[in-house]
Amino acid sequence: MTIQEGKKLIRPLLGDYRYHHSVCVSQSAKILAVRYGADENKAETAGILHDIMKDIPHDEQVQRMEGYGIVLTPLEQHAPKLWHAILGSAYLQQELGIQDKEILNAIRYHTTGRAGMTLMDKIIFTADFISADRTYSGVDEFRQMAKQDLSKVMEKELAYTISDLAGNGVPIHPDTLAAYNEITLQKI
Ligand code: DGI
Ligand code: FE
Ligand code: FE
Ligand code: FE
Repeated sequence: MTIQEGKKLIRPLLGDYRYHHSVCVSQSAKILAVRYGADENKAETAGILHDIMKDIPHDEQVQRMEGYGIVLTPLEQHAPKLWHAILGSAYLQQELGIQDKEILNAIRYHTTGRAGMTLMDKIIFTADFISADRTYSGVDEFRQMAKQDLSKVMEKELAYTISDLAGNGVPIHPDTLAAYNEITLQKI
């Protein structure tokens, strides 16, 4: 799939804000792929598609996941923000015949991360954090760090996510913790 085909595909499924975000993530993913030696076209494609199911109403996301036989854990059932990543990956595989595991997994794990993240997983996770549309305080430090050291920025992003979730009393997915713990232990 070309980037133009990806844009055409997502355009009717996303609102203007989310469409713009997806274009920005795709651009960041391409730059990171060049920097870290991943497939540029795959990164760009995964970036443009990563939030494809994000603007579908939650009740419809649940219906669609049931249709694909996806069984959520109790934690996932209580964390609707995680659904679009799980559903998006299944949708791209089932409805669009995308078979590329690197792309499918990068989208599947773009919100939580996971243990054993591939280079493409890290690129999409980080691109989503530092894309040009992001304005949270601290984003510029992440942008600078992402140019220098992908593992380091991943660790900081995961720490940021975990402390934010914990601060808000939101449950932390085991994949998020596993990603953080693994990357932290690798330093030692
Ligand atoms: O879809 P985006 O907004 O571009 O970004 P995303 O898919 O990374 O979603 C970010 C949201 O997901 C943010 O509000 C925090 C939430 N999130 C990330 N990891 C976890 C999580 N929510 C829960 N409950 N548990 C997690 O481990
Ligand atoms: Fe997302
Ligand atoms: Fe994210
Ligand atoms: Fe996103």
